[in-house]
Amino acid sequence: TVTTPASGRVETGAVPTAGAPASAPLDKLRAWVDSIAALTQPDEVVWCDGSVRESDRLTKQMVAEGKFIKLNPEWRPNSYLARSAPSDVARVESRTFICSDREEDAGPTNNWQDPESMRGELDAVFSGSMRGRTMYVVPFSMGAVGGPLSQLGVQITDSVYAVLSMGIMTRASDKVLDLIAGGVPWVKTVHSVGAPLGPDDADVPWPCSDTKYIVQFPESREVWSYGSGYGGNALLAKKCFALRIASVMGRDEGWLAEHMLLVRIISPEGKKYHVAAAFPSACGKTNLAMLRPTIPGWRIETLGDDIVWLRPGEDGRMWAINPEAGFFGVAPGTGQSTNVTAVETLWGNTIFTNVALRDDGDVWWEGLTDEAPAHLTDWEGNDWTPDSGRPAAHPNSRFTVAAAQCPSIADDWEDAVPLDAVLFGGRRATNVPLVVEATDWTHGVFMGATISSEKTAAAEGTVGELRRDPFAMLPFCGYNMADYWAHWLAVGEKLRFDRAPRIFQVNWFRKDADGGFLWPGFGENSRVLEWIVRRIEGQVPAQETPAGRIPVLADLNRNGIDVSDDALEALFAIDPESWLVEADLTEEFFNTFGSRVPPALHAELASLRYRLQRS
Ligand code: GTP
Ligand code: SPV
Ligand code: MN
Repeated sequence: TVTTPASGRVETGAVPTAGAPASAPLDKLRAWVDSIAALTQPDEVVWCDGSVRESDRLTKQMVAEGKFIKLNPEWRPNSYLARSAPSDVARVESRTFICSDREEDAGPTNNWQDPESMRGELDAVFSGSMRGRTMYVVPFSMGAVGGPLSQLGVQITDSVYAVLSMGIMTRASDKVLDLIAGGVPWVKTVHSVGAPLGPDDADVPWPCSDTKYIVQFPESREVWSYGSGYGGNALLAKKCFALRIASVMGRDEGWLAEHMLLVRIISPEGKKYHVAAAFPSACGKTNLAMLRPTIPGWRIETLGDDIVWLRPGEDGRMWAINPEAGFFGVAPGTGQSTNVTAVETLWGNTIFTNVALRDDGDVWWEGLTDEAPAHLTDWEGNDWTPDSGRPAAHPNSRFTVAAAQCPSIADDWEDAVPLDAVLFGGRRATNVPLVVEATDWTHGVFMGATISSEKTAAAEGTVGELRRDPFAMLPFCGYNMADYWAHWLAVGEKLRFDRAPRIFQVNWFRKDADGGFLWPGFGENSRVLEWIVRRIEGQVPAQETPAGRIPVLADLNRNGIDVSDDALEALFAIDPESWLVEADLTEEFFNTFGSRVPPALHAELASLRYRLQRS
């Protein structure tokens, strides 16, 4: 324990200068921590070391404060349930800002505000916002500590939930301070739940504020988040840093930060292929990342489920890492029949948020088992029975668990892997085929740029509404989306044409006239992966369509599944009329970016229209 001369506050934990030789970078870190403490006025400052002892202590504290419910260790050892405030259950895109110096660098898909005026607003809300609370300083690495594609950050937060979640989702460790001391750059992230406590105030289980700000300053590479305790708003390493800030770093340095899963597919012949897939929030990344193939001989190893950083290598291939260390996955729909791997991952050491509590002290959510228990306590803490007429778990309830605990995790999951294919997908009840292969990189970038998807519960707003979600990055791109497309094209130029990953569009969510899914999905998606691998190997032909290359239908393996010929036809139907309507919408969408849209994408649109009109 030391008392900082600057702030006069008591500091405990892995205080960096205690005994360490003076280092200019550490002095800068300390000065920044002091300045945030001076602004937010916490009672004390704790420097976190990421140790098990630390997380045990903080977990006990959360239970004692009524912020965690300890689950029955017989069913779920070392696992806890957090219930959020009912108003703080998802990302708040309307309060998410990209404060670049120039408005056009944020682009029309982001909320922009002048950095100076935003700093004024933030100063006002953060002023005294940690009064009565402890301020934690969490140094973390995205990617293995010291790894070649890794990046460092420090999160300051007054939320123990955030500290514990960051401990699972990132490599939070005092070792990061040694790298910082050695001069490795790092990203500043500041988080407050915005609920200061007076001397006589009692705390609540989930402190937060009605006023929310999720602010990225791309030029100075800073994140400021206020008022929310929820995942994407509060675990700043994740969407704020590893996507919004990192996408800008990638733009400037020649790499890509993507909302993607990462898997290794092993064919019956033992050949290994690496595939990354960008699907919007709650559209199937975790499920595909943990897929258990239903077709004989095929295996899948998990590498990541939400974020991938990509960098062209000197060998002309695209190299990929998962910068995260854990999974913050959607609970509902995760069950024995859909994602056994996830269910097995969650055996213990898991933080659950907004799921239902069973009477025996275990957790439950819609889809975990076919039948709901006769009685539960719902995510808001109310009695629940199957006739309650409302879900027991919030539709965006989540689990937080270490990646290392996943039974299908690859042994070498912390290393970079060379990419063989990139998939783009979304939730589309109509129009978009089960799988389409792009004819080349530029066509693939066009596919990614024009993805639309039905909205899910992962963000505020109306579920089911169709919206454009280019590259599944709409809420996560830290700069002008059109510049981002140009950057994808430029990165493609650095790859050797015969070694660049092949690009595909997939859609597990196409529906029949009665509203039922045409495709069984989940483990059966291995059949689509099989076709993709056979395409990469050059073993199967494809049919040319105006939309791209689709399978010769007989090549898609249907052994053991009940998908009729008619359903298969429907899954691959491309209706030129409705595709032309979408092409018009694409033109409108492109026009919102003015002249920043790369000409190559306008050319792709023109040639798509030409192919459709001729068909
Ligand atoms: P984020 O963590 O929000 O980025 O989402 P994610 O893309 O990882 O989504 P996830 O895999 O958690 O899936 C979200 C929902 O989609 C769950 O309710 C799943 O049950 C459902 N889902 C996933 N894969 C399939 C599929 O192949 N078919 C169908 N019908 N539903 C699926
Ligand atoms: C998403 O919404 O895409 C998530 C959850 O993966 S969050 O981390 O909250 O963004
Ligand atoms: Mn996500």
